[in-house]
Amino acid sequence: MEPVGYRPRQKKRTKRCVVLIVLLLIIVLGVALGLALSRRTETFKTTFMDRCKKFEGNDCEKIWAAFQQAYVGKDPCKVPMEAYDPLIKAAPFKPSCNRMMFWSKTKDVAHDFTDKRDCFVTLEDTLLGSVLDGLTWCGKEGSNETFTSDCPEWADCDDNTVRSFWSRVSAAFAEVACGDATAMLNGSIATPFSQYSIFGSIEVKRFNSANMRSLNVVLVTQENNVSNCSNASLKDLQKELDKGIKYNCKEVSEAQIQACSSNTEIPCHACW
Ligand code: N1C
Repeated sequence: MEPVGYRPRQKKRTKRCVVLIVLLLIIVLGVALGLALSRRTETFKTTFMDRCKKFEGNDCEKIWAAFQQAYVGKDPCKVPMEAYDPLIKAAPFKPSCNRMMFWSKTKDVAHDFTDKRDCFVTLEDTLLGSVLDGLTWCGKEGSNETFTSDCPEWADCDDNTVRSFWSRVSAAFAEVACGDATAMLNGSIATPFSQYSIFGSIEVKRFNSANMRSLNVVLVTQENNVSNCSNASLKDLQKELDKGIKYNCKEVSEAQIQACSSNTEIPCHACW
């Protein structure tokens, strides 16, 4: 015979069991999520450190710490470019006179060229440009993590983590430009020089005639070309330039640039 009150007690026990299992599940999920998040920061940091170590004579841990302080724990839309000032201090730019190359809307051609030929230096060939090239990162209020997804897009807000980084490092790179500098611009678009690009809004404004002799525009053209060196936007570029910096423009086909990339017998100065 079943004792009186048996069923309700068993029900209570089952209920307790369910509550315990749910609690356990929540804890396990929480720990797993925490681990996944910290691994995310770890993977990002590993990429940063591996790339940084390729440049000798730098304290990469110190550079990482200066980098993180710019955005960790902050709203990713409220990171002004000045937040990266300590980073620039930790890894200052050294000028490479006559070899500096700027670009706008020509990233692939420009890098294809500089990767194969050792005549020009782009921002991505420097420590700071190379460690963060192609990466996305941001922080969150109340967290000490580095996130690599769900970060604001380039156009979502002006002061976003990634955009402010490129603005700040581009400013520092352009400030040290000296001698004859080169800019690869895109002749396949209607406005090869855009005042809204980083090149137009940040770099050109920082070129200083005390250090820089000339800006040589290489307008990369294709068969069905849209713009040439007399393009109106290039007139704007000349107006923006510090007086005393000479301006030159040359239309060069992408095919010619590619041919020169792969033929090291052609001296760089003869590529265009
Ligand atoms: O806005 P842009 O070009 O004119 O910026 C290019 C200009 C170059 O001269 C570089 O010195 O600014 C510097 N720069 C980079 O080096 C860089 N590497 C990667 C600016 N942006 C850079 N990126 C990414 O390219 C960045 O995340 C952003 O999305 C683009 C800007 O390219 P753009 O509009 O062709």
